[in-house]
Amino acid sequence: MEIATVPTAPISGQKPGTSGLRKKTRVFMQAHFLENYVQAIFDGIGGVQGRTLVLGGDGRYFNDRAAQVILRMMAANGAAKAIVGQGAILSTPAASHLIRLRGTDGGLILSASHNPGGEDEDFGLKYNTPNGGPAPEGVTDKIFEATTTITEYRIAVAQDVDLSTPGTRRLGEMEVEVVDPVADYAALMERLFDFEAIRALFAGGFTMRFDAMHAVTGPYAKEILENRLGAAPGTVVNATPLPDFGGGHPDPNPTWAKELFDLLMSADGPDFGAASDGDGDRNMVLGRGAYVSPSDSLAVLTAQATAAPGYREGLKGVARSMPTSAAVDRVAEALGLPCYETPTGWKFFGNLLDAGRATLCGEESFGTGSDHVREKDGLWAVLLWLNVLAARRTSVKALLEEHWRTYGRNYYSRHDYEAVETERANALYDGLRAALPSLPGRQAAGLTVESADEFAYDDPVDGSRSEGQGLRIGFEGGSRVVFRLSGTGTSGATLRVYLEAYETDPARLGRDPAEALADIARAADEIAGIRQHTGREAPDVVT
Ligand code: VG1
Ligand code: CO
Repeated sequence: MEIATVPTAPISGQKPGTSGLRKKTRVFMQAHFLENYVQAIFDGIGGVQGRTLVLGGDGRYFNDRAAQVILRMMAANGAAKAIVGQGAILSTPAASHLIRLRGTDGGLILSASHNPGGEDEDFGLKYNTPNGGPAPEGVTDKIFEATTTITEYRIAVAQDVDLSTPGTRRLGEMEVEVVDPVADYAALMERLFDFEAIRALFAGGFTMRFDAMHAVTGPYAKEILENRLGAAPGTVVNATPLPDFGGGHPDPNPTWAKELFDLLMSADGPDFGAASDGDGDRNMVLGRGAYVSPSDSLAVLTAQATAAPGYREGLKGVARSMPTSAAVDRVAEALGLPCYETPTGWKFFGNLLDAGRATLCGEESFGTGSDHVREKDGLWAVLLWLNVLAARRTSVKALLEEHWRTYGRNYYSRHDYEAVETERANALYDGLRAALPSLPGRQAAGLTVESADEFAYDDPVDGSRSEGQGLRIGFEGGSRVVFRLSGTGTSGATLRVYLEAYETDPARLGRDPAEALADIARAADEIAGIRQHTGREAPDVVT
């Protein structure tokens, strides 16, 4: 096999963000862009000579082409083997599982997750380490470093590998094993959950709609929910993955999965609704007349997890990202579990999961997962909910209300201001950061600032420190607002404002979150000058 060594030069802007490198698809398709980054990954992890990597993605535009380039580069760099999902498809949690199941040296995931796909939209690439999780900062720093010094990359001169059917192929010396993307993952789910009980639930007339949003979970959800669990045919909608996700925004929240949301809020909707994102790691869970905020979902699942066989022995601990509400903290306290607070991004849970300190993890951004893989896992969360509902024989709404009566309610909302001019977003953020020391004691919208700081995380397992992880302002009475700039966007800056207030008065547990959080939202604007800096009157997305 002929191997070409192609001279190249560093391309700026190849710094991985919250979860891998995400750019406009056309940027990824520019000459050398993908190749440079792939070679930098290989060089950053000390080469792939003799190694085995998993490869797959969410099927978005350019997924198939990029996979072929990566295979040729793996072969040229001396990799022993690639394990590839059929059609170069793997959901992110399925890829994480496959890396662990086969004990590989990690994997490459082609995805920009919840970002839209298509030639004019977004593409992404992420390296996951041998534990199955997104590379931690120590590794991504090395990869980034390699992008700034690259002078050449190696690529095999070869035809495309046939990825259309399972089986073993060769690319020069390298073995390419094409696997069914669903089978191993579905088997893992069968081990964790009481499929018998969930089957009985569906057989008893329980109804559900799962919106795959034209993204990667379609085939997974069809196989597991309809074929194995007996949910009615048609339960899974938008089930065929499309390169542009049907032109939609594959982000499972009330804004982008509005049709599902509205259906569940109507009186004649199904008992249960759920959706997942582009690459299958996010989830939104709904009951008839009940929206489960992701922070509440983590808390409820922590309280109820022992209903599922995989968690019957109890949990070792729980972890949540800093902007996620403290709802799960109250459950952890009641159960006597350690509870960790990490920066945003699943990579920060990896060490806690590996060390056996946490079993469940979650983020307010519709991410929930456990130690079964090292990524958040959309369908897993849906199945745990189904298992809990099958065991408790109650509705989502009743379970949620019972939870709030027991633990109190953390009213929660996130306001996103998208594609803000980078300079304006930085001015807001830097100005607020500089003002932090002067904030305690200040009044805003009738609230008094009690504390203000910038979050930094000391990893209790490896001792590494991550600074600059968000600005927190606490008010007297326990409510708070957090500010962050997104690390997954591809145009301008996205400002995220996270609002939270805790309520224990039984008469005030059923309020509209927007109303319950109105004062905090006003205080946030007064303190940070959101409208003034962004020029926006209202957020683009509210979750
Ligand atoms: C966002 C979320 C974060 C999540 C990340 C990746 O990051 O806030 O919680 O882990 O996306 O999710 P940011 O930096 O834009 O706030 V996914 O499903 O896009 O891989
Ligand atoms: Co995702």
